[in-house]
Amino acid sequence: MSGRPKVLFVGKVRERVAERLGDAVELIRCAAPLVCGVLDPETAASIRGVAVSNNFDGAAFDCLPNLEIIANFGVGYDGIDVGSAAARGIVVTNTPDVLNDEVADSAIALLLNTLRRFPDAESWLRKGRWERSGPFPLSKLTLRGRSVGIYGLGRIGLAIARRLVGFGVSISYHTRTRKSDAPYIYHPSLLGMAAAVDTLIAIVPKTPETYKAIDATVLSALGPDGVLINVGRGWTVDEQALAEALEAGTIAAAGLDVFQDEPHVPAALLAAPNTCLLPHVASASVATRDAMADLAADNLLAWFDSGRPLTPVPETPR
Ligand code: A2R
Repeated sequence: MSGRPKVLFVGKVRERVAERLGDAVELIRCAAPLVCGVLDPETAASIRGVAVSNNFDGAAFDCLPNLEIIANFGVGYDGIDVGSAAARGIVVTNTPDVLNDEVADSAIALLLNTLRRFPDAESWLRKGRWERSGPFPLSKLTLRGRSVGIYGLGRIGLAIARRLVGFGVSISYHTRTRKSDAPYIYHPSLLGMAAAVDTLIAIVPKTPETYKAIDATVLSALGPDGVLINVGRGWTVDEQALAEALEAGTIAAAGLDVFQDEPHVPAALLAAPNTCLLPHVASASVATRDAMADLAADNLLAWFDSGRPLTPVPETPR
């Protein structure tokens, strides 16, 4: 194959990726999900790279016989069939690290907003209730004296833990393997950690093992002062059980940035008391999304230039 490498943008991908790629590649665009037949066979056979936002399933591989690399915009790549990619020797890359601080900042903000109800307090002021009715009611919950358990102590989980040190709270974590260099209390089971803490922050990937891992039993173990914060994937939480736990007072409050079936938010959660709900914005600043876009593009450029992608996912064959 000669000329500039051809890269297919499948669905909506941040325009900054195209800007960063510039003239180094020839861009072709198609809607997501990719369906064989939307590209003529000659064009399909010429595609060497793909840029996606976490959407490339098993069927899409058959459409592109000479695909070499899938560059994902995002650290989570659960929407990409990495097994099929690995079986075909196709590299998959993601955008780790560049969003750690933004997501960790957001996790702390969501935690404080959930405990102290600052969004409700602002609404109180804006509706004139401060002037009319007096001070906003004291918040029943506080971060003071809390014991926080982090479910997932990877790149983002560690950034959250480092921030929590400054808040003077007790910090525990649960992962499948103990992190020998992490100076926090390790719990070999999620349920054991939930029983030992009153605040659970979830930042694990979407995998078969993490599906609805935070269920009625885990929520019950957190107890009536319990607070759940989720900035990982909605998949990890049994949303119906959470809504029921909030309604019954089994736990005290929840702050969620992610949902199982985004952008749909279940009515039960919208109606549940003591929630702070955000539309998946933890990494959503221009600076951080630009950094993610640049890394997605740089993975493609590095692959075409040297055959060495910058940030391949662990499942990619070496
Ligand atoms: O279990 P370990 O030792 O592999 O630790 C990883 C942990 N983790 C789990 N912990 C308990 N049970 C599981 N079944 C399980 N699966 C994974 O989650 C590790 O500490 C953490 C993932 O860390 P990283 O791979 O560094 O991911 P990062 O960049 O922190 O992002 C986390 C997730 C993404 O996958 C997106 O779904 C979302 O945040 O944006």
